[in-house]
Amino acid sequence: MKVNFLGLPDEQNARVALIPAPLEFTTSWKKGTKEAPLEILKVSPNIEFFDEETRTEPALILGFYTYPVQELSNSLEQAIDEISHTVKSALIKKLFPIVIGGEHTVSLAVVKALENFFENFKVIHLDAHLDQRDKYLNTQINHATVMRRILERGHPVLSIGIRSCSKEEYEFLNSAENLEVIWAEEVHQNFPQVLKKIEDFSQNSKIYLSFDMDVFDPALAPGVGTPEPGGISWYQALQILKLVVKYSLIGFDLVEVMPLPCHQITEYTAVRLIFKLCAYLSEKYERTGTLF
Ligand SMILES: [Mn+2]
Repeated sequence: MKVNFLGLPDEQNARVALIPAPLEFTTSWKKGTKEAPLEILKVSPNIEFFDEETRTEPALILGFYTYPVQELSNSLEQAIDEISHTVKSALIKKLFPIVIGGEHTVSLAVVKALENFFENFKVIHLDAHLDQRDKYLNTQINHATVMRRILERGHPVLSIGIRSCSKEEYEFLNSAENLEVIWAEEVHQNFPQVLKKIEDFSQNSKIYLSFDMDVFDPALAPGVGTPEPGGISWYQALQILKLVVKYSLIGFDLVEVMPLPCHQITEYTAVRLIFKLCAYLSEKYERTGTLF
Protein backbone atom coordinates (compact mmCIF):
# COMPACT_ATOMS: atom_id res chain seq x y z
CA MET A 1 0.00 0.00 0.00
CA LYS A 2 1.30 3.42 -0.86
CA VAL A 3 -0.12 6.77 0.27
CA ASN A 4 2.08 9.75 -0.53
CA PHE A 5 2.98 12.50 1.92
CA LEU A 6 0.74 15.54 1.22
CA GLY A 7 -0.80 13.49 -1.60
CA LEU A 8 1.99 14.72 -3.90
CA PRO A 9 3.69 12.58 -6.57
CA ASP A 10 7.21 11.35 -5.82
CA GLU A 11 9.92 13.75 -6.97
CA GLN A 12 12.79 12.47 -9.09
CA ASN A 13 15.27 14.72 -7.32
CA ALA A 14 13.73 14.48 -3.87
CA ARG A 15 15.85 15.38 -0.84
CA VAL A 16 13.57 13.88 1.78
CA ALA A 17 12.23 10.34 2.18
CA LEU A 18 9.11 9.51 4.13
CA ILE A 19 9.49 5.94 5.36
CA PRO A 20 6.47 4.20 6.93
CA ALA A 21 7.54 1.64 9.55
CA PRO A 22 4.41 -0.22 10.77
CA LEU A 23 6.27 -2.13 13.49
CA GLU A 24 4.11 -3.52 16.28
CA PHE A 25 5.38 -6.41 18.37
CA THR A 26 5.74 -5.33 21.97
CA THR A 27 3.11 -2.65 22.71
CA SER A 28 1.99 -2.99 26.34
CA TRP A 29 -1.67 -2.13 26.19
CA LYS A 30 -3.95 -1.74 23.18
CA LYS A 31 -2.85 -2.58 19.69
CA GLY A 32 -3.02 -0.18 16.79
CA THR A 33 0.33 1.57 16.31
CA LYS A 34 0.83 -0.62 13.25
CA GLU A 35 -1.89 1.41 11.53
CA ALA A 36 -0.28 4.76 12.40
CA PRO A 37 2.01 5.33 9.37
CA LEU A 38 -0.85 4.87 6.92
CA GLU A 39 -3.33 6.93 8.99
CA ILE A 40 -0.81 9.77 9.37
CA LEU A 41 -0.08 9.82 5.64
CA LYS A 42 -3.81 9.67 4.87
CA VAL A 43 -4.57 12.94 6.68
CA SER A 44 -1.51 14.70 5.22
CA PRO A 45 -3.13 16.06 2.01
CA ASN A 46 -5.51 18.10 4.19
CA ILE A 47 -2.91 20.45 5.70
CA GLU A 48 -1.60 23.67 4.10
CA PHE A 49 1.49 23.17 1.94
CA PHE A 50 2.83 26.64 2.82
CA ASP A 51 4.60 27.35 6.10
CA GLU A 52 3.94 30.89 7.27
CA GLU A 53 6.72 30.92 9.85
CA THR A 54 9.58 30.20 7.42
CA ARG A 55 7.65 31.45 4.38
CA THR A 56 8.59 28.29 2.53
CA GLU A 57 6.85 25.61 0.51
CA PRO A 58 8.84 22.53 1.52
CA ALA A 59 7.48 20.41 -1.32
CA LEU A 60 8.96 22.84 -3.87
CA ILE A 61 12.29 23.29 -2.10
CA LEU A 62 13.00 19.76 -0.96
CA GLY A 63 10.78 17.40 -2.93
CA PHE A 64 9.46 14.28 -1.26
CA TYR A 65 9.70 10.60 -1.93
CA THR A 66 7.27 8.41 0.04
CA TYR A 67 8.09 4.74 0.44
CA PRO A 68 5.22 2.23 0.31
CA VAL A 69 3.93 0.85 3.61
CA GLN A 70 6.09 -2.22 4.03
CA GLU A 71 4.66 -5.61 4.96
CA LEU A 72 7.05 -6.56 7.79
CA SER A 73 7.96 -10.13 8.71
CA ASN A 74 6.68 -11.90 11.82
CA SER A 75 10.06 -12.01 13.53
CA LEU A 76 11.04 -8.84 15.40
CA GLU A 77 14.73 -9.17 14.50
CA GLN A 78 13.88 -9.63 10.84
CA ALA A 79 11.40 -6.75 10.84
CA ILE A 80 14.07 -4.48 12.35
CA ASP A 81 16.47 -5.56 9.59
CA GLU A 82 13.82 -4.86 6.95
CA ILE A 83 13.28 -1.31 8.23
CA SER A 84 17.06 -0.77 8.45
CA HIS A 85 17.39 -1.93 4.88
CA THR A 86 14.79 0.58 3.64
CA VAL A 87 16.41 3.43 5.57
CA LYS A 88 19.80 2.49 4.09
CA SER A 89 18.34 2.55 0.59
CA ALA A 90 17.17 6.13 1.25
CA LEU A 91 20.55 7.16 2.69
CA ILE A 92 22.39 5.73 -0.34
CA LYS A 93 20.35 8.14 -2.47
CA LYS A 94 21.27 10.95 -0.03
CA LEU A 95 17.66 11.36 1.04
CA PHE A 96 17.02 12.73 4.52
CA PRO A 97 15.09 9.96 6.34
CA ILE A 98 11.84 10.73 8.12
CA VAL A 99 10.62 7.45 9.55
CA ILE A 100 7.01 7.10 10.67
CA GLY A 101 6.31 4.36 13.25
CA GLY A 102 5.11 2.12 14.59
CA GLU A 103 6.30 1.37 18.09
CA HIS A 104 9.44 2.96 19.49
CA THR A 105 11.59 -0.10 18.67
CA VAL A 106 11.66 1.40 15.15
CA SER A 107 14.39 3.80 16.36
CA LEU A 108 16.82 0.93 16.84
CA ALA A 109 16.38 -0.03 13.18
CA VAL A 110 17.03 3.53 12.03
CA VAL A 111 20.08 3.93 14.28
CA LYS A 112 21.54 0.69 12.89
CA ALA A 113 21.07 1.99 9.34
CA LEU A 114 22.63 5.38 10.15
CA GLU A 115 25.69 3.69 11.66
CA ASN A 116 26.62 2.57 8.13
CA PHE A 117 26.82 6.16 6.95
CA PHE A 118 27.87 8.23 9.97
CA GLU A 119 30.70 7.29 12.27
CA ASN A 120 29.61 9.11 15.38
CA PHE A 121 26.29 10.59 16.25
CA LYS A 122 24.23 11.43 19.30
CA VAL A 123 20.53 10.88 19.91
CA ILE A 124 18.00 13.40 21.15
CA HIS A 125 14.96 11.58 22.42
CA LEU A 126 11.65 13.30 23.17
CA ASP A 127 9.38 11.07 25.21
CA ALA A 128 7.28 10.85 28.37
CA HIS A 129 9.15 7.63 29.18
CA LEU A 130 12.83 6.94 29.64
CA ASP A 131 12.81 3.65 27.68
CA GLN A 132 15.96 2.68 29.59
CA ARG A 133 14.88 -0.66 31.02
CA ASP A 134 17.38 -3.45 30.58
CA LYS A 135 14.62 -6.02 30.06
CA TYR A 136 10.88 -5.78 29.70
CA LEU A 137 8.46 -8.73 29.65
CA ASN A 138 11.52 -10.98 29.51
CA THR A 139 12.82 -9.59 26.25
CA GLN A 140 15.68 -7.22 25.57
CA ILE A 141 14.45 -5.56 22.42
CA ASN A 142 11.17 -3.70 22.81
CA HIS A 143 9.65 -0.23 23.14
CA ALA A 144 10.57 0.06 26.86
CA THR A 145 14.26 -0.82 26.40
CA VAL A 146 14.97 0.83 23.06
CA MET A 147 17.00 3.78 24.35
CA ARG A 148 19.09 1.47 26.56
CA ARG A 149 19.98 -0.59 23.48
CA ILE A 150 20.85 2.58 21.55
CA LEU A 151 22.98 3.85 24.45
CA GLU A 152 24.82 0.50 24.51
CA ARG A 153 25.71 0.98 20.85
CA GLY A 154 27.78 3.96 21.95
CA HIS A 155 25.49 6.86 21.14
CA PRO A 156 25.16 9.53 23.84
CA VAL A 157 21.47 10.12 24.57
CA LEU A 158 19.67 13.28 25.72
CA SER A 159 16.10 12.44 26.79
CA ILE A 160 13.66 15.36 27.01
CA GLY A 161 10.16 15.63 28.47
CA ILE A 162 10.45 12.56 30.68
CA ARG A 163 7.83 12.16 33.43
CA SER A 164 7.62 8.43 33.95
CA CYS A 165 10.22 5.77 34.72
CA SER A 166 10.73 2.68 36.84
CA LYS A 167 12.87 2.58 39.99
CA GLU A 168 15.41 0.45 38.13
CA GLU A 169 15.66 3.08 35.39
CA TYR A 170 15.96 5.90 37.93
CA GLU A 171 18.85 4.14 39.63
CA PHE A 172 20.45 3.39 36.28
CA LEU A 173 20.43 7.12 35.50
CA ASN A 174 22.88 7.83 38.32
CA SER A 175 25.46 5.35 37.07
CA ALA A 176 24.92 5.65 33.32
CA GLU A 177 27.49 7.47 31.27
CA ASN A 178 26.45 9.47 28.23
CA LEU A 179 22.83 9.66 29.35
CA GLU A 180 21.33 13.02 30.18
CA VAL A 181 17.71 13.65 31.16
CA ILE A 182 15.62 16.78 31.02
CA TRP A 183 12.44 16.11 33.00
CA ALA A 184 9.11 17.47 31.77
CA GLU A 185 8.91 19.67 34.83
CA GLU A 186 12.08 21.49 33.80
CA VAL A 187 10.64 22.06 30.33
CA HIS A 188 7.67 23.78 31.98
CA GLN A 189 9.64 25.73 34.58
CA ASN A 190 12.81 26.82 32.83
CA PHE A 191 12.55 26.45 29.10
CA PRO A 192 15.48 28.78 28.24
CA GLN A 193 17.74 26.52 30.34
CA VAL A 194 16.44 23.50 28.43
CA LEU A 195 17.31 25.12 25.09
CA LYS A 196 20.78 25.89 26.42
CA LYS A 197 21.28 22.24 27.43
CA ILE A 198 20.17 21.08 23.97
CA GLU A 199 22.65 23.50 22.38
CA ASP A 200 25.49 22.26 24.58
CA PHE A 201 24.64 18.65 23.76
CA SER A 202 24.35 19.25 20.01
CA GLN A 203 27.37 21.45 19.43
CA ASN A 204 29.85 19.92 16.95
CA SER A 205 27.87 16.68 16.78
CA LYS A 206 25.66 14.88 14.37
CA ILE A 207 22.22 14.37 15.85
CA TYR A 208 19.49 11.80 15.33
CA LEU A 209 16.11 12.88 16.68
CA SER A 210 13.57 10.37 17.94
CA PHE A 211 10.14 11.82 18.68
CA ASP A 212 7.74 9.71 20.73
CA MET A 213 4.36 11.41 20.36
CA ASP A 214 3.56 10.82 24.05
CA VAL A 215 6.04 13.58 24.93
CA PHE A 216 3.17 15.94 24.04
CA ASP A 217 0.49 16.68 26.52
CA PRO A 218 -2.31 14.14 25.91
CA ALA A 219 -4.64 16.97 24.86
CA LEU A 220 -2.52 17.38 21.72
CA ALA A 221 -1.89 13.71 21.15
CA PRO A 222 -4.43 11.49 22.93
CA GLY A 223 -3.92 8.64 20.47
CA VAL A 224 -0.74 7.12 21.90
CA GLY A 225 -0.05 3.76 23.51
CA THR A 226 0.71 5.11 27.00
CA PRO A 227 -0.47 8.70 27.55
CA GLU A 228 0.98 10.65 30.52
CA PRO A 229 -0.28 13.97 31.87
CA GLY A 230 2.02 16.99 32.04
CA GLY A 231 3.49 16.81 28.54
CA ILE A 232 5.18 19.52 26.51
CA SER A 233 3.36 22.05 24.35
CA TRP A 234 3.26 22.46 20.58
CA TYR A 235 5.45 25.59 20.59
CA GLN A 236 7.99 24.06 22.95
CA ALA A 237 8.28 21.10 20.57
CA LEU A 238 8.71 23.45 17.59
CA GLN A 239 11.44 25.46 19.31
CA ILE A 240 13.32 22.27 20.12
CA LEU A 241 12.91 21.03 16.54
CA LYS A 242 14.07 24.33 15.09
CA LEU A 243 17.12 24.38 17.34
CA VAL A 244 18.13 20.82 16.51
CA VAL A 245 17.76 21.41 12.74
CA LYS A 246 20.32 24.22 13.11
CA TYR A 247 22.89 21.61 14.06
CA SER A 248 23.75 18.58 12.00
CA LEU A 249 20.50 16.60 12.03
CA ILE A 250 20.93 13.31 10.15
CA GLY A 251 17.51 11.73 10.56
CA PHE A 252 14.20 11.75 12.37
CA ASP A 253 11.57 9.31 13.56
CA LEU A 254 8.08 9.86 14.88
CA VAL A 255 6.73 6.90 16.83
CA GLU A 256 4.03 5.52 19.11
CA VAL A 257 0.92 7.02 17.53
CA MET A 258 -2.05 4.73 18.15
CA PRO A 259 -4.93 5.96 15.98
CA LEU A 260 -8.22 6.34 17.86
CA PRO A 261 -11.57 5.53 16.26
CA CYS A 262 -13.28 8.73 17.49
CA HIS A 263 -11.02 11.49 16.12
CA GLN A 264 -7.77 12.17 14.30
CA ILE A 265 -6.18 14.92 16.47
CA THR A 266 -3.07 12.81 17.03
CA GLU A 267 -2.58 12.03 13.34
CA TYR A 268 -2.99 15.73 12.48
CA THR A 269 -0.54 16.78 15.20
CA ALA A 270 1.90 14.17 13.89
CA VAL A 271 1.65 15.27 10.29
CA ARG A 272 1.93 18.96 11.22
CA LEU A 273 5.06 18.18 13.21
CA ILE A 274 6.60 16.37 10.24
CA PHE A 275 5.62 19.30 8.03
CA LYS A 276 7.22 21.81 10.43
CA LEU A 277 10.40 19.74 10.42
CA CYS A 278 10.34 19.92 6.62
CA ALA A 279 9.84 23.69 6.76
CA TYR A 280 12.90 24.09 9.01
CA LEU A 281 14.87 21.78 6.74
CA SER A 282 13.77 23.88 3.72
CA GLU A 283 15.04 27.02 5.38
CA LYS A 284 18.36 25.34 6.11
CA TYR A 285 18.61 23.94 2.58
CA GLU A 286 17.99 27.37 1.05
CA ARG A 287 20.60 28.91 3.33
CA THR A 288 23.33 26.27 3.11
CA GLY A 289 22.60 24.20 -0.01
CA THR A 290 22.74 20.98 1.99
CA LEU A 291 20.64 19.00 4.45
CA PHE A 292 23.25 16.84 6.16
MN1 LIG B 1 6.82 6.91 25.44
